[in-house]
Amino acid sequence: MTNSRAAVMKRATRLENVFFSTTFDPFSFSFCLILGRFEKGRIYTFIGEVVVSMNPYKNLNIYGRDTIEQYKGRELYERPPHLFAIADAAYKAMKRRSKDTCIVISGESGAGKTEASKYIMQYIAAITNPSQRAEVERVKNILLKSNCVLEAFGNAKTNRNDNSSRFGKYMDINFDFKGDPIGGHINNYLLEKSRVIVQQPGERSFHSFYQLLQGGSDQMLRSLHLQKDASAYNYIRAGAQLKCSNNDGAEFKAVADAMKVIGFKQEEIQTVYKIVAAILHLGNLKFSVDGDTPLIENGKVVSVIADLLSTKSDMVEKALLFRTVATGRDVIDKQHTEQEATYGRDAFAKAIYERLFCWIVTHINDVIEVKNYDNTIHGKNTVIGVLDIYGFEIFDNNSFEQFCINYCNEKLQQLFIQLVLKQEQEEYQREGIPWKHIDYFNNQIIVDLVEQQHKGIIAILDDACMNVGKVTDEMFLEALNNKLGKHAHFSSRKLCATDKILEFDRDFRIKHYAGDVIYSVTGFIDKNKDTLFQDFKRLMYNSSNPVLKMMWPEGKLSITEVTKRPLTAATLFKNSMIALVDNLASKEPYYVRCIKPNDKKSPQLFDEERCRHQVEYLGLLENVRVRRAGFAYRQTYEKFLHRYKMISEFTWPNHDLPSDKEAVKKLIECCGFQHDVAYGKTKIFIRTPRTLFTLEELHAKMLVRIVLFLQKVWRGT
Ligand code: AOV
Ligand code: MG
Repeated sequence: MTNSRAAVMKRATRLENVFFSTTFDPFSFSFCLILGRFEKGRIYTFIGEVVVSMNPYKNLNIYGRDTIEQYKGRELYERPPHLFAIADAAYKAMKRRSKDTCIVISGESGAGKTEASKYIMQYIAAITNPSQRAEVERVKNILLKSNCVLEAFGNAKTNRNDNSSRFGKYMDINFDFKGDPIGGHINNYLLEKSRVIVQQPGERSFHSFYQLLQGGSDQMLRSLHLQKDASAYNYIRAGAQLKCSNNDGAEFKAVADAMKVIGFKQEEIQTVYKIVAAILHLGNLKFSVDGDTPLIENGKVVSVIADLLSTKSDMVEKALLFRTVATGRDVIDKQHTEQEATYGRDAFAKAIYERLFCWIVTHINDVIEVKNYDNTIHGKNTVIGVLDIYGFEIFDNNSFEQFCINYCNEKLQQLFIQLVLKQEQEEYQREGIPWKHIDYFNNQIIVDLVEQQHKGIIAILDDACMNVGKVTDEMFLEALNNKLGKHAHFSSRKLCATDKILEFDRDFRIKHYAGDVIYSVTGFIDKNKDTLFQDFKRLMYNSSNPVLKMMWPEGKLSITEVTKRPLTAATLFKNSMIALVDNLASKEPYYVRCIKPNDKKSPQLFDEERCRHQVEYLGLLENVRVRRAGFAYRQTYEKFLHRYKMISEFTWPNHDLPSDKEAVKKLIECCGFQHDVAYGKTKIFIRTPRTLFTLEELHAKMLVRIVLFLQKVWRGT
């Protein structure tokens, strides 16, 4: 046995001694294990094939080339727990077994998901393309560079995280039959576009705005009619927080470089920043009223916006102050009230930013899409998906966006339960293995509360939005109360100091798997309807800038052409979440569960209460219980024999027993492992990894003997 193998066996035995001992307490075990490791700077822990990751809030020297080499091609338990181990396992499964796999990274806001997803991508990039094929290098480079661009436009400083993802991202990496990346595809989910116009105290808008102001050259800023001082722009100063821990100026240059590498043309990059600048100017537009007529006070700003968006001042002004409506055969220009004009302007600013973001994603997809199917076997390629989505979050003021984000996290928790806790236990039952069911909190009830047809919160919200006539947020809240008032996870009442039950004024509460969140109902109707007056769409479609025009294809429709009522924002999000979960469930999943050690972003602090809470709600406790009572490894009798039959004379080269199951039994008895296995209907189950290691050892030894024997035969000695 080599030294490293011996060390692995020792480690495995040590872990098993604790893990499988009779005095085992899963909670203390998982908690102390994670804590103990964290204190020694070891931020990763395995629970079965799930990696638990604790955010160190400081740079650790554990992602370099030497570490990558230590994990490359190794089996999961051979090296200490690490993200690279799980990335390698997903990669091996994809390459060896032609399986589509996915790595699902979850945890609350600031727990380290985005950082983890980047390290995973770096690892995959580092271990592939040994022959340095140019096309593969190009794809790898674009995949890596895309992060920096997407973070600039889709991330922002929040009170939970200085670099918080304000969109969900699922990236497929396509591999050819050699196991080299040949392309990819990014799906993005609901960008929190309300941040474009307003932020909570202490928060910022998207990084891109501050990066442009800090990093853009004087000449560039002049051409965009901008000044360096971010506080001059209403839209991005609402949070009274202009600085962030990252270096906006340096990031600006990195983003510009990344866009070039990805293949954005110079005019396209210019258009990107013209749009960003136009939004800043839009926020500074002032409306006033003269009698009933709204006016724009600072007309000069209108001409700047028109210039940046390659359209005409009078057209911008008209779109801001009037709305074209068709009444029967007549088309008339209806004047906005001041309130409507402000609403329209803000909706326009949010919409152009969202379009810009989606266009950037589409552009990246265009250049990394798999085009050359010759690289694949019969056009087939395999995929590793990496999911990095916004984490569960609770703010002082939670609105529609937090509702969507937290619902998304409920869906992912449900997937974890389905795949890790439920299916595992069901498999034991199906295979006839004696099994005492381990209970867990199934959050399906909360998922249903949100998404159920006709009865869920989204259905009730959509109903309210479909009503003709003026519907207010309060009316929606009342409908919620009427329909869901008795639901165990919903409440719109609170106990006041005297224990009297009061109605929440404008709030409702959901008891989420990760904690109670009170949502303010204000803005739900507007945000769900997501109305943008047609006039703005036509304005953009008629821009002489081809990139802008391309972003607004529906502006082509004339006012009299009837358009179908679009799906609401919540329903679109729900549909995309259901499709995402289906997609993940169709792949072999690997999990990274991220934990945030404290709320102060401190590398020193370990807030025990906060961590305990996360360990609990992430289901890690039940995860440990199932793993402990269950089996580390399972395989069909046929495949098991295929790998290990050379170990025993009864099975090598072929067996004459009545079935593969009998043959496996014989083999296991020969090795003396009968106490560590269970025989299911179609599969063998092995409880501890140590047994598997020993089998692997025996297998390796036999291989060496066979090779030596063949060499002898070959030489005729
Ligand atoms: P998130 O993705 O889980 O939050 P991030 O990955 O952005 O969280 O991590 C938050 C911050 O924690 C990073 O900006 C780093 O400063 C630090 N951090 C995280 N992981 C590591 C690591 N492995 N090593 C060093 N520092 C780390 V959110 O997007 O808000 O849900 O929505
Ligand atoms: Mg993130």
